[in-house]
Amino acid sequence: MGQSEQEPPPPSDPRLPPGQRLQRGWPVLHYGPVPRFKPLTWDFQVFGATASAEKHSWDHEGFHRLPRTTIRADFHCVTRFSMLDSEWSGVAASTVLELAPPAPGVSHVMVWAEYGYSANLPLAVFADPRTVFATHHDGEPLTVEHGFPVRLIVPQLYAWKGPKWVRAVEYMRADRRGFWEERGYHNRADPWTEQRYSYQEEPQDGPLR
Ligand SMILES: Nc1nc2c(c(=O)[nH]1)N[C@H]1C(S)=C(S)[C@@H](COP(=O)(O)O)O[C@H]1N2
Ligand SMILES: [Mo]
Repeated sequence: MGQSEQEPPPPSDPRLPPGQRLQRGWPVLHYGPVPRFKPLTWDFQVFGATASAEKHSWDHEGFHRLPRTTIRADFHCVTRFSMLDSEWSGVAASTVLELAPPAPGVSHVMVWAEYGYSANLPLAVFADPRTVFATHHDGEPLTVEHGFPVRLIVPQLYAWKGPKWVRAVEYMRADRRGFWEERGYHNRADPWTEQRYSYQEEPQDGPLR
């Protein structure tokens, strides 16, 4: 057995989940075209099983007047690149839950973006104080390629759970698969246990495809 085989692997950053590598810069990754922002018709809606049974909606100015938060978080794409220690500021998802409360029995949300992109989340993950509808990254407004005017950041899950160009949140009384979750990606998407693909799912991980 050669000496080199007994050498320990180089220390890796403990913030990197298994199978991920660091990336210099911030790649742009999405399916489909980049939507054009139309300020006059843009709105942010909350619909589905709301407590009032009414739809809530903010226009662009109204959304930007909501209470704001700033978090630091890492970003992990299922294609294996990670970006560490970004600063994200915007509106906490928990603030949306306070201002537009869900009805009793809501267990999941679907976050909807332009062109029908969507991602489903358990309500508990959505309610985490670190889940944020970000308008800024490292102090700068998001570029349109990265989701201007608003994208979701869910630090604890793979980045496909964070739609760019968000337009709506749907409160749901049962889980339903979003865009990538219907197309072979894992319903839960925990990077620390490498929940990458739907074939890895256990029955309790989500609804059937
Ligand atoms: N609307 C929309 N949001 C999206 C996607 C998409 O295809 N459409 N791709 C997701 C995926 S897979 C990743 S890794 C991140 C990439 O974000 P970035 O382009 O800012 O790096 O956006 C997520 N949000
Ligand atoms: Mo991704």
